[in-house]
Amino acid sequence: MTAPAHTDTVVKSTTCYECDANCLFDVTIDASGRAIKVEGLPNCPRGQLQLERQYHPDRLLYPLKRVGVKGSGEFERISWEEALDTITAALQKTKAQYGAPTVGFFAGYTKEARPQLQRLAHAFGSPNYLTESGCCFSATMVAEKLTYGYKLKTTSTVESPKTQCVLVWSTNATGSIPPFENHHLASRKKGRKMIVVDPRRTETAELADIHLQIRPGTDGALALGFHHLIFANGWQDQAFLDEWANGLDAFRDYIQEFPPARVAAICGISEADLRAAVEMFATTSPAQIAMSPTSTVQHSNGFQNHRAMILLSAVTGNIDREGGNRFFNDKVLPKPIELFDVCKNELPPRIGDEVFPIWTKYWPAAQSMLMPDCILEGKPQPLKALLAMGINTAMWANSKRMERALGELEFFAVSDFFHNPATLQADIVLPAATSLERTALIAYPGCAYQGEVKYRHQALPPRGEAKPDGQIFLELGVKLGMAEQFWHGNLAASWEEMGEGLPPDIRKEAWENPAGVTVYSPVIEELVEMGFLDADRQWRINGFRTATGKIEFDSVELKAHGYDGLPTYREPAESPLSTPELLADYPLVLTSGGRQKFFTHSQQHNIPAMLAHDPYPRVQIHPDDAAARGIAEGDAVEIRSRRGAVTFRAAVTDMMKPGVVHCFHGWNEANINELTDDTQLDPISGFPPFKSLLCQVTRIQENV
Ligand SMILES: Nc1nc2c(c(=O)[nH]1)N[C@H]1C(S)=C(S)[C@@H](COP(=O)(O)OP(=O)(O)OC[C@H]3O[C@@H](n4cnc5c(=O)[nH]c(N)nc54)[C@H](O)[C@@H]3O)O[C@H]1N2
Ligand SMILES: Nc1nc2c(c(=O)[nH]1)N[C@H]1C(S)=C(S)[C@@H](COP(=O)(O)OP(=O)(O)OC[C@H]3O[C@@H](n4cnc5c(=O)[nH]c(N)nc54)[C@H](O)[C@@H]3O)O[C@H]1N2
Ligand code: SF4
Ligand SMILES: [Mo]
Repeated sequence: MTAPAHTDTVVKSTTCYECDANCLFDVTIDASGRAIKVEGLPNCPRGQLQLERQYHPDRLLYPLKRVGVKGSGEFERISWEEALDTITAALQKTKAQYGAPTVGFFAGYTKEARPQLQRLAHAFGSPNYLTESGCCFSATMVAEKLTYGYKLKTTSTVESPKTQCVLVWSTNATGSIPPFENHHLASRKKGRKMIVVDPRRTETAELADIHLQIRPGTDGALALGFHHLIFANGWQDQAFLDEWANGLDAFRDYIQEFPPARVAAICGISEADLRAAVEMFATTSPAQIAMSPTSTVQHSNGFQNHRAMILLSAVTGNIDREGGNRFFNDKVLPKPIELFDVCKNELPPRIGDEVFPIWTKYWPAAQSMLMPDCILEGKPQPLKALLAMGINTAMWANSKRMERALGELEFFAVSDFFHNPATLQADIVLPAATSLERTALIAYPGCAYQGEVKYRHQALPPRGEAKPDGQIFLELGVKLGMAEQFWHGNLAASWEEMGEGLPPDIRKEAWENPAGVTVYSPVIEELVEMGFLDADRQWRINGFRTATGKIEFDSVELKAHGYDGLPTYREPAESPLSTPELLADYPLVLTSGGRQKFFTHSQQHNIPAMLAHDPYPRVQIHPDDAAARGIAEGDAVEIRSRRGAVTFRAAVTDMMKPGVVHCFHGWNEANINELTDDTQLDPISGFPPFKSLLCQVTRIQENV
């Protein structure tokens, strides 16, 4: 094929959705309508190689119905008409037989069409709209709202020049936050001290003045150890606490149990490092904690771990202060179309209301981590049918059980770009349009006071018969007899209705300018009007929006639900200290899921050019642990937990803490989640312990 003449090409400005950062870029399209080049993206292989996914030979291009047994992979092409009619009939039948709540509506990592999917769930009469947030991020937000009445800005995307000390509580921007190596946490800043907590000596930890290389899942003990030393040395902001802390006396009593020697022993760090880190953090002002959506909370004790950590901002007077940890503010928001009010006021309880009432109170969805129980055991409520937008069992704790659960559903339909272990269990598989092929209104939350609104126009026609997810959900709404409520199937009209929530000038600009509009939270003006020219410390005018109006050191709301009100530390449910009887068989601590810029979870592992960067599913193991097992770099190794065994390749590296191994996640063929646990969920959030388990690693003798 000859390259088309320059004049035959067009360049369109659009936004990337290989992950939800929505980076702006230009795509060049040739005369035949094929995208041939992408430009202007950050140094991100997923964005740069997106055309390899766009034109991947394995992409799902037509609706399919399963013709073989579940899991066989035998499917037959059908028309959209047949696919949507089949789904409509199955949903109606399930509703008639068992009730609408037994139909679940699930969204994986992908976010754009969630409003339309959630609307479909609630309009259909099911409260059970579920998402990947059942194991991601939400627990941090709920912990923050419960403790402060506000969400804190967690992984800082915007740097404050005032921050004198940053305590990076396990996030490694080089792999997880664009622009990666150009992110402000990925370099030393003049005059900014840096402490990093992480079981691995990551690129970020390499930069630190002090690296606290803790045993996974001991974050709560470490944070309480910080509090102990802060109060013991009188470094707390007592005047602020006198006015704004609820339950401080009980908290001060409790932290007496966490003297440095004990904390150092629990966490596996040196007492001297602990003392030095606490002094640096507490006596350098303003100090900020940069947090992760996963590392403190993906544990059986994660919610309280996270609370213990965020309270460090309050005791040091760094809360909602420039250079410290700001509150997150709503900017201008699109009009909600999710019908969540209908769900709350008119529909029966969501999955999770029964067992995780705090989490469901603060998070507007059902708790998806209970799906296997709901399907296999009918508890806490039965689930009989599922419509999913992007689901991969390889991402679920104890994946094989989740796979079995999907196989037991009476009906299961899913949209995706590719087959994966979950789609093979489906009755109907629908081809999803990629971001290049679909429109979307994106309200990107951004930092505390500043966010972005963008509208993506369609850059390319869909390949084959792929359809935007949102379009699919509207068409199903129409087929289910709700044409009026589902814009008669017009996706653009649904975005326009959402856009009605925006001031007209912002809406116009967002629709016309692919770069979008930067929007600000009204709270800035409010503070300025009140004479607070530094525009922070909102609590001066609003207090803390908690049950007591103060910062909840000893939460009345948690106590009312029978939980500990204090951020109590408990050992991970499976750990060298809590289950010593397992150590003979499973002597190593297992953590998983550190991000790399090559992959979005289970995605992009089918792109050959990407595999050139990272060809194998790897387990990172310390040289001493490897040597003791006769394991060398690149060896095939079996990793075994109480749940099963999986083969990985050894990456022998002294970045690991001795006694701890880390597996990358997202590989269908070497799935770490076959080894993770779906029974010991955090009692408050329902999050699974992806990051603190026990395992053994052994070398596999390979035939040469
Ligand atoms: N390229 C890319 N970027 C992504 C994603 C992706 O798939 N690919 N996923 C996105 C999503 S959905 C999420 S939720 C975020 C996740 O974002 P983060 O959670 O910030 O992920 P990482 O940057 O990998 O940092 C997590 C760190 O936690 C450490 N860790 C492991 N166990 C423990 C523990 O018990 N305690 C502590 N304190 N640390 C521990 C790991 O060693 C790792 O370095 O990333 C987002 N960004
Ligand atoms: N062991 C371990 N497991 C983890 C984690 C960990 O750290 N360790 N992290 C957890 C976290 S934080 C998260 S967020 C989850 C993520 O887990 P998932 O939500 O499962 O993430 P993905 O693999 O990115 O996406 C799932 C499927 O969605 C499809 N998909 C992507 N975009 C679209 C789209 O626009 N439309 C449709 N229809 N389909 C699409 C993909 O092709 C893929 O098959 O994993 C969790 N699992
Ligand atoms: S960070 Fe990478 S994958 Fe995510 S939107 Fe930007 S370019 Fe795309
Ligand atoms: Mo996540």
